[in-house]
Amino acid sequence: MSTYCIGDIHGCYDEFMALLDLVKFNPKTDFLLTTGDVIGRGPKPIETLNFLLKYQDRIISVLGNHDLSLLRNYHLYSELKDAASKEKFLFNLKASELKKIINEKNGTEMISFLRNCPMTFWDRRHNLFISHAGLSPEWNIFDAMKNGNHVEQLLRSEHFGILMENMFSDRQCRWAPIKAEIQNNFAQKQFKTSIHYRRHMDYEDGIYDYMSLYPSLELDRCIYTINALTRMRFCYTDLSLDFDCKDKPKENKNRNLKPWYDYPNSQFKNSQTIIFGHWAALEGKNPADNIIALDTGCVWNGSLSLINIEAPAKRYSVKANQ
Ligand SMILES: [Mn+2]
Repeated sequence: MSTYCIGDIHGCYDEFMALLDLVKFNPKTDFLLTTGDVIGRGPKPIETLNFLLKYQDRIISVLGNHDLSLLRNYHLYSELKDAASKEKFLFNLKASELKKIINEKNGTEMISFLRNCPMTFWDRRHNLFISHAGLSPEWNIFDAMKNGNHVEQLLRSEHFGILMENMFSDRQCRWAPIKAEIQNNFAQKQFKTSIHYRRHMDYEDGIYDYMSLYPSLELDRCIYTINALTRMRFCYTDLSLDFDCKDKPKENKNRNLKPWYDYPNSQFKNSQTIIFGHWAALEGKNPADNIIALDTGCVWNGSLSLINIEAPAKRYSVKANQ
């Protein structure tokens, strides 16, 4: 039994299969983790999603910005009432995934699979954390897991639509003010005893409906979380996230910007390992032994990479077909 982690597949199904063949991946005994962006830009999103669906008991895929973008397009499309505006919406869409998925018999299954994917993954035994973009310099792993869980709750709830409509915003780029606001609200003594509070304890597993209690604050929290976990590359010296620069770190000319992993994070320990994708310009060069960059740009004619989490230093790769 082995557990592998693969970088951003981006619908490059042929390379995906070639790489699993290379390590003789056995879906009966092995496990597969992915760094997200399983679709987006690449040629075979349907085949890729069908494979993930087929072996969903053996695969955990954290969500990437392209995966979320597909969910957003799906939501906006579903909200349209008449055929003409639906058609127009699809026509104007740059990404082709939604068009393909709605023509599939199991298209809704694919969407519901993505809505149930996690934002983060944590393996206690290996002290190993995975997210699409990495770990915010304002967070420890627990913060990332906890706030990621808030996003996961919304994705699966009746608040899905409001999250989709608001999520791609650059405004929520710093955690500290959101954290202060949360602490401020939760410090209010009457909170725990109020009828209002009890009314919203409507999840069986004891997770409160924060979205009904504090809609704008909960949205801010979740948008920051999506920004940090799926869009982050560089951060400014005040730790705010940048959303524009996709350069290689060495080619970046802006002195106020450093890669997220270059800011000292006292809460992140050397014994912990982070695996992330998203940043193809890093070309898979690990920033540190325990910070592993796994997106090697298969969809940009680079390669697709995979590691065995027992021995993350060794990489397996296949070159892009095109
Ligand atoms: Mn990405």
